[in-house]
Amino acid sequence: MMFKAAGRLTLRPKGRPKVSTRTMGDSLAEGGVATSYPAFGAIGGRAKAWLRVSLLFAASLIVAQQSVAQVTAPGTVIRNSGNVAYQAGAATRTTASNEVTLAVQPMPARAGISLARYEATASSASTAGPTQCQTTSGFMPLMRPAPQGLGELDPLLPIPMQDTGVAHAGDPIFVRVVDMDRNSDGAVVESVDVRVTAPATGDAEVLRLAETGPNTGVFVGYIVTGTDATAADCTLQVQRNSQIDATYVDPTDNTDAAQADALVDPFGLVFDSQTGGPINGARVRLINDATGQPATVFGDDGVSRYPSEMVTGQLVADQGGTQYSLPAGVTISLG
Ligand SMILES: [Ca+2]
Ligand SMILES: [Ca+2]
Ligand SMILES: [Ca+2]
Repeated sequence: MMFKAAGRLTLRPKGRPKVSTRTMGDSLAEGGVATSYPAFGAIGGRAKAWLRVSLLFAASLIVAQQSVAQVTAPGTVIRNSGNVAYQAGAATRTTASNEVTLAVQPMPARAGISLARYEATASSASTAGPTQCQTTSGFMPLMRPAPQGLGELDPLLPIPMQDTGVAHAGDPIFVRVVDMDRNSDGAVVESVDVRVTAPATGDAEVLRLAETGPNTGVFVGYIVTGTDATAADCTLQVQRNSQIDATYVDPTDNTDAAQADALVDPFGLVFDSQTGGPINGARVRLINDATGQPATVFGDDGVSRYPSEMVTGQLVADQGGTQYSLPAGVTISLG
């Protein structure tokens, strides 16, 4: 049986009961399943009466099944009860069940994670806070993000940001986790924790990302990066041309994990100092500083010649035929 979410259901069967003492109901909603069993105390014992279940009631259950499988937010409280009216001789009697309340739970969901950088012309924007960071004294709120040359941004307002595989030391890097089953209450802004690490420096920080709205299941925050930092100081110490990783594990399901990474200031990165965005289409020529001649560059195998002149955003191939697909704005990586 399907009960309309958050609705009060009145059951008025008028025939002989085919079940003894209980009725039961399942409530389905988008993102959640809830089951309840309103109990009719002692009907079965009394009822030698004739009960006939209303066809109208049965029809209403079918309609309810179609409509509630759509938009009930997790955390919605369903109040479920029933009344049974029956004839006992000449008398009509009514028995009410107890009321059962329960909250809609989110459906299990797999998580995704991505990294993003501030980019003024990005087509999407998101709030990124409040973001907290774990210190030896517990979780503390982070200072506002402040991309270089731009100044502080209010993380409670939408910030234009672009998914990225490269990060710029000194700039904040934004972290986005999408995990719909961590939105367990559609009326409350919740949070998830993410670990960000820089293997080259050994630094690691744990961030607490806030949900971008009460009922989104999307959690966005940020970490400030720098070249001079220590563990648990809420700044991720990074090195040029090394990787940073962000890892999320669903606290209720350790098989649900996601990881994203980005390269910090890879050699050959061309970016717009106004917008923070990488620039594709820029021609880059590598020069040997000592001779002033085109530099000698080798591919990943250490033997095949890699071009000394290339265009950002385009595939690069070395003479051995290996192709290199690099992040936007990048011509060469020495990682
Ligand atoms: Ca999950
Ligand atoms: Ca929520
Ligand atoms: Ca640190």
